[in-house]
Amino acid sequence: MARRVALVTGITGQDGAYLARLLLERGYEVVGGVRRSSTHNDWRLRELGIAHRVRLVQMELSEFSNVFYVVRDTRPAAVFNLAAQSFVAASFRQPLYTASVDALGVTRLLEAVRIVDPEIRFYQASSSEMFGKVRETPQSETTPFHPRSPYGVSKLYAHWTSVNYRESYAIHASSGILFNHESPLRGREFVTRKISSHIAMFRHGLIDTLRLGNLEARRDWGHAADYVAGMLAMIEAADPGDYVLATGRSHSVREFAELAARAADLDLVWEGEGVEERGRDRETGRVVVEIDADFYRPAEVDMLRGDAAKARRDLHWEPAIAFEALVEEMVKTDLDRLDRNQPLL
Ligand code: NDP
Ligand code: GDR
Repeated sequence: MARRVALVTGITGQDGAYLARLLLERGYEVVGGVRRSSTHNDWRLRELGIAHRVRLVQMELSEFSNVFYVVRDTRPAAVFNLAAQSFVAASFRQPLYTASVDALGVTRLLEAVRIVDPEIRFYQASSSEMFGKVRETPQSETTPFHPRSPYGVSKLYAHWTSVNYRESYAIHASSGILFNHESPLRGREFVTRKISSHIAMFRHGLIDTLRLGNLEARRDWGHAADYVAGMLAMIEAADPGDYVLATGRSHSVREFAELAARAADLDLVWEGEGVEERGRDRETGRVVVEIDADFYRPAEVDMLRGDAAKARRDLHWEPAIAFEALVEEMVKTDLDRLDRNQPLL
């Protein structure tokens, strides 16, 4: 690629921050798409020390003219489409908005790419949520899809739209089917960061209990810093394609909570069943975890475990950070933030 401008939608999110850092390290000029808001939301970019090195432009994915002019005026070599209403639980309450941004937003962006310059390379942030009610385990690029939420359905539309623009217009469009990836920069409503931040607040005496939903759900959790390297590998590959990125290991929410508690010197013992279940600290007997049925979902994705053999083979991609190290990093970072009187964002 001759020109080295990368346009990253959703740059204020978790992946946007890690990807921007990686792109800068690799010599790209980074332009970040930010939706209009009354408050400036660049804490992740600041935490990684790169806020001053990226150029931010206003970009709202539900507005075609806005998307089109940004692509036309920035003339990127590559577009990484990370912007989305990304919280599955919220998609049940806001299905139309989720579809507009997560599904149609991708058509808007790909139309802009097609019209401005079909040589622009494109990465779509697809999701293991597309597998939903899984037909086989582990899940790979050839596993049939069965999404279980408006989010999953929207991402599936976006996935096939990316495939379609590749096949119809020869656009270098890749779809990364990424399994859950987390980090200290994860949003606080997602279960991993909810657990790490609440455990840290519990340790600091700032809250009484952590209220969770389904403890039995299993996810294939990796580290976001590893996964953005896979995104860049897809963009830089000679040919576009669809790739699963996953660790191949799956853990329950319960296991995540136990490990996170241990990283803060709490030893969880469980008692009761269903919504009556509690997790107490063995030493003090204090209740650390309670169940709150409000966090159950209308339709659940019970278990996900990915097979990233294709990415290993074709992209030489391999996740480096193990589950245990990820959990520890997340809890220690939140404890550290509180030690330094930083708000947990
Ligand atoms: P985040 O929720 O942290 O970030 C989402 C980003 O999208 C934010 O910058 C957000 O802006 C922006 N955004 C939301 N709505 C709009 C809109 N209407 N117009 C423009 N920008 C918008 O998500 P992640 O970083 O975790 O994930 C990145 C992408 O990867 C998402 O598409 C997600 O669905 C997908 N994905 C994530 C996985 C994961 O485990 N993290 C796994 C598989 C896929 P603001 O800061 O203003 O909210
Ligand atoms: P997910 O992530 O839905 O997999 O989507 P989330 O962390 O929200 O949920 C994971 C699992 O944990 C269960 N759970 C809870 N979840 C939340 N948020 N809060 C709770 O209190 C709680 N208790 C139990 C959930 O039911 C679920 O089974 C993430 C997002 O990043 C998507 O954008 C991305 O596409 C997928 O990962 C892959």
